[in-house]
Amino acid sequence: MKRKKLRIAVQKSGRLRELSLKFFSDIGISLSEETDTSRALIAQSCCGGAEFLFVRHADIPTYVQSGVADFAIVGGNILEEGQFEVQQIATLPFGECRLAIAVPLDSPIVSASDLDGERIATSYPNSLRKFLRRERVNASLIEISGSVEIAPALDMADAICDLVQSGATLKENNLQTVFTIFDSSAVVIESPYQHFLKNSLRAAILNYKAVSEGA
Ligand code: PRT
Repeated sequence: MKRKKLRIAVQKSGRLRELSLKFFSDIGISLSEETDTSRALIAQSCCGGAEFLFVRHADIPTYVQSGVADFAIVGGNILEEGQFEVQQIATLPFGECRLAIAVPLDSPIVSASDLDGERIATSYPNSLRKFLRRERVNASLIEISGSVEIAPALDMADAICDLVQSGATLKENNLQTVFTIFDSSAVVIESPYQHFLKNSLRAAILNYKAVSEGA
């Protein structure tokens, strides 16, 4: 069945949800006030021309790749971690963070080669593997989905590889960054499929980007 409305995927809850909704509102697509968005997984825009799909952050590129959603906002780190056939059309000035390797303050690890034979806890195994391959380091990966910063104190890992923003969580857990693997921020992605309303929204996104960059 052909969809009449454009569909935009946004994180259901979490750091990028409100910032993403604000971005779309700024370019003229606001969420209808009639919807209880704490429960709804699909909600209409107030002018009715589009609908929002609220999903888990890591699933967003899959919805866009398959054409279930036409556009979405996602952290660049998710695109680095997986392989998705989506087009990245704009980088946004929010959601900034970096994927970093951190070690305890008293750790002897100071260079990439010091990680050889060590255990690294992470929620980003693919990005970490890529980094280790590039540095020709052989380390053991311990995959955990959250609270990675606690792993060294529990003697579960010698280092961690996780997202860092302010650095406060690292500090609280007596850890410090030794390498940054990549910097990330929120990006707008577009599906590879056609929709008759896509061009006007893409133009609004690119125009917002140009104006915010002072072009
Ligand atoms: O809940 P859901 O399944 O939808 O996804 P999620 O659990 O991944 O969501 P969320 O909201 O935690 O993160 C969504 C996205 O926000 C991330 O994928 C990044 O693109 C971006 N982002 C920006 C961050 C951070 N900054 C960040 N600081 N994501 C997570 N963190 C965590 C980090 O993992 C660490 O535990 O915050 C902690 C460190 O923060 P600082 O400020 O103490 O350094």
